[in-house]
Amino acid sequence: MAEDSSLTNTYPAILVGLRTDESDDEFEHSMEELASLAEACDLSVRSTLTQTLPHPENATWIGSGKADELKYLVRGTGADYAVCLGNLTPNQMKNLQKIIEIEVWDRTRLILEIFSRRARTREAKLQVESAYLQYMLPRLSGMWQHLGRQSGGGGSRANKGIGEKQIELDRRQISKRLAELRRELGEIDRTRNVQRNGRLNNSLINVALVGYTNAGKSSLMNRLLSMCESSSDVASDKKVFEKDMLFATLDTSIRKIDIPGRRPFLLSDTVGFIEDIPHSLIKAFRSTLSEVKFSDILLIVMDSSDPHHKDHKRVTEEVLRDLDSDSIPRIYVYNKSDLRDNIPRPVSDSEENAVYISTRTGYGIEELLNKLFELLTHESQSIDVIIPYTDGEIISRIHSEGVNISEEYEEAGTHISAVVPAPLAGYINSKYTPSESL
Ligand SMILES: Nc1nc2c(ncn2[C@@H]2O[C@H](COP(=O)(O)OP(=O)(O)OP(=O)(O)O)[C@@H](O)[C@H]2O)c(=O)[nH]1
Ligand SMILES: [Mg+2]
Repeated sequence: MAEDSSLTNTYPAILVGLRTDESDDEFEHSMEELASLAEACDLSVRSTLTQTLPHPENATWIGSGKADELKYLVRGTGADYAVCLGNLTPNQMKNLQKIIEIEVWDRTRLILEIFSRRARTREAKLQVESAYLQYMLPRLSGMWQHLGRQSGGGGSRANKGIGEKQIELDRRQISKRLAELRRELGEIDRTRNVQRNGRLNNSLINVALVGYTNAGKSSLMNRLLSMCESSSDVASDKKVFEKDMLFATLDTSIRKIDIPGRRPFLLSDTVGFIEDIPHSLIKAFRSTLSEVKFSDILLIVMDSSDPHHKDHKRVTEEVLRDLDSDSIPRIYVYNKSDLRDNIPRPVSDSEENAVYISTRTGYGIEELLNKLFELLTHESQSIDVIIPYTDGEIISRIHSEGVNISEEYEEAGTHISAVVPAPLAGYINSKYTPSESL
């Protein structure tokens, strides 16, 4: 995963871990994840310092003795950043920064930095800026102090991103900017609603890929795209970015998946989740993630070769609850099964909709598609409505997806009753008048 540091600009950093009574079990794993996050942010880890305390120390997080030790380590390694596992209070960050004389980032700050580099679309940039400013607001005094100390020097790398621009703003300006961002994001959200209504009108099934970062969501989207008809000419511009890197995807991409012999559907690829995702980021990305809420089926993608994939599943389900999306039918997609020696079948009842796949070898993809369409059929509902003669398209769709269809031609339109997939039934019932009410 590490990129050649001679080709990319990397910045020396020290990772600092605090093992407390609470964090004990997961400590090693959390430190490994912190190292991957640092790598995703072009930091090269020069050293790691850990401290064990019953709980974080109020003033300096790791205690003043350990802070002094860290200071010498900083000098010895020439590190520019100390990246701490956990979320420090503004005060702890300020105090620690004062002692070690380099920038202190906590995990939230690191994730915000990664997001700020990856944001490509206007919406993602605004969302990240908003999350960043909310994070910075209570930390301003620390930032000013830090800026004062640095003012003679050349300025550090953090100053290149959205960080530096914002440091010069005072609290009032930040609040004003946050209000502006909310307005702009609100406008983008309204446009999205219009586009979404257009898509719902088009009435294709909406399927969303969700899951922990680096699970293979984008790779699955690309694998399905490569199975589509005209794949050779559209593949390159329709394919989404996939990479062995945390948070490769930030923007939701929606593609039509039209595989020969299968019913077409729309597939959304979304930003990945992570344990203890900063709250401001979930809030900021809520509207991007709203595609999830409007999906008919969720594909919860997991890296089954990762020993922590059960935790990843739990985190994903927690975020889904947070997004009011926990009642949407789902398929658990255990990806990267090519990396496992033997593939155990899921046992729990709640996992009846589980499938093992490999986007790399293509293993299980057909089974996944079968499950997807089975689930759609299984979740069928009756409809009995009058559809105006102008809406011929929806009638054709009922014919292609429904069973037990009967039609009569009445003055107000086609009186149609049928059993159709639940998502289509939901759409039809919300748009058309039930026949008995006429
Ligand atoms: N061995 C193996 N690697 C895979 C498989 N699927 C995806 N990968 C690799 O896993 C890495 C992450 O894949 P992505 O598709 O970018 O993952 P993602 O879930 O979209 O990640 P984020 O966008 O960061 O949330 C890439 O290096 C892929 O090549 C698989 O089935 N087997
Ligand atoms: Mg992705």
